[in-house]
Amino acid sequence: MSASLDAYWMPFTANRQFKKAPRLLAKAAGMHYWTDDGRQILDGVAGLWCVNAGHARPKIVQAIQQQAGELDYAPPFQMGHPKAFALAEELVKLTPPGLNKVFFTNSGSESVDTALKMAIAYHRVRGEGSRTRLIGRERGYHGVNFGGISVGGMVANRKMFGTLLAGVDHIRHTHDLPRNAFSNGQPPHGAEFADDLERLVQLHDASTIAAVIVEPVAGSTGVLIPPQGYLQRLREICDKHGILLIFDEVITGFGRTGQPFGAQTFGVTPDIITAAKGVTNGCVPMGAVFVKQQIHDTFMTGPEHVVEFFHGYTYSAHPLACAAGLATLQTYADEGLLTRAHALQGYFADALFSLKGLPNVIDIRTIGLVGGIELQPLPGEPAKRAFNVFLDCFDKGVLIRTTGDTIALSPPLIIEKPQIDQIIDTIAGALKRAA
Ligand code: PXG
Ligand code: PLP
Repeated sequence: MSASLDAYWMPFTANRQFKKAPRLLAKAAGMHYWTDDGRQILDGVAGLWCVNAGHARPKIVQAIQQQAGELDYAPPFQMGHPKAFALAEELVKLTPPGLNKVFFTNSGSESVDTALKMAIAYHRVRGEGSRTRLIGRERGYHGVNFGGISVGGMVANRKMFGTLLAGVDHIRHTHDLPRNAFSNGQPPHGAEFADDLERLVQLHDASTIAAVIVEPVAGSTGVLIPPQGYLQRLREICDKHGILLIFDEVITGFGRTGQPFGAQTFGVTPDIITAAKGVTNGCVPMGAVFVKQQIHDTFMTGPEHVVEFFHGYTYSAHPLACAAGLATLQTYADEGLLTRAHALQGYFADALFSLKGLPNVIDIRTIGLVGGIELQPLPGEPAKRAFNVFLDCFDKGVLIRTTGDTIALSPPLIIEKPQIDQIIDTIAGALKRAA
């Protein structure tokens, strides 16, 4: 089958460039993809930060196949199906203490918009309806829906789309190359960047602020790891002012940083966690919003026959997604994958740091099985040098991801050491050729 490439308007893609030289994936298994012309490609990015257990894992494949024949769809409003409850119960065993309620969505973007709506409604239900402001962070990525781009801080994702949500403000980002370049793990400098939230409290007054949303590790914007003490300080300031703290763990969820959630790796418990991607190993779209019991319970007042939260999606807790999710969690548990990044992070970091000193490498950042390699941009052509490295690596059989001039790595958590070496050697070759 060879369809014309014409009709499909591709997401976050340079469509015209792509269609002149398409990169098509036809098959996947374990750590690898195969292109439509049969080349084997090592997956250095878990698809798009989501295939944490590797591709086409048998238990997950079987669960989806079986579910499709047994119960294809069930309406999620005023109805339920057993696997939705089973998955919820299994998921909240992995979350930090207290976050034991889960609301299902179909993507990270939907999880974010759900969490923001929950935060505003929560304050209103408990009688503080003036708390409507949402605070994001510069360089944050929270998906592409209007709520997410409003609290997000990536200029290209915002500037074309008008005035966005009203009443949103941003704290500053934590990227600080002069002080923190080539830190391994959490950078030493920058806990004080959290104090920027105090500035916004002074400006707007705490009584107007509902929530702050940050990624524990910012992924899309180029792998920014929280400075030591930063998340703790953010938590303290939120507590002091009655502001909800939302961690967007769409990337950091499900083992990426060495624990099930970034909250556990960094020892800071937020009030709400948004997740997606790894919840089903990327096999069927699904997102999840984890909420503290007390926030959930605040909604559970009023007459019992009245809907407590006017929100939900046609495909919330879709049976195929729930089946995939249950099999995914089983696979993670069977193979110890949610803590495997912790065991491998020393080897992974050493491999990454072997790239220090190669042409145009200006920073290396890593925690768990996520890595960022920041390059000096080509003069006047931002993002092009990194993209050239991406094309070169793909040509040599390794899939990486680039954002701006940062190479991002987030391999499936089943990766073996020789595969780490292959990724790093391939990047090293490409960096030398790109010099
Ligand atoms: N929040 C975070 C922290 C994310 O990383 C989303 C929300 C949105 O999820 P959905 O499922 O709606 O895409 C994400 C998604 C990249 C890249 O290049 C990362 C994402 C999406 C697309 C590209 O790093 N993360
Ligand atoms: N638009 C229309 C006209 C609809 O009827 C619906 C859902 O019923 C939606 C959008 C929302 O779709 P979803 O629930 O899949 O997000």
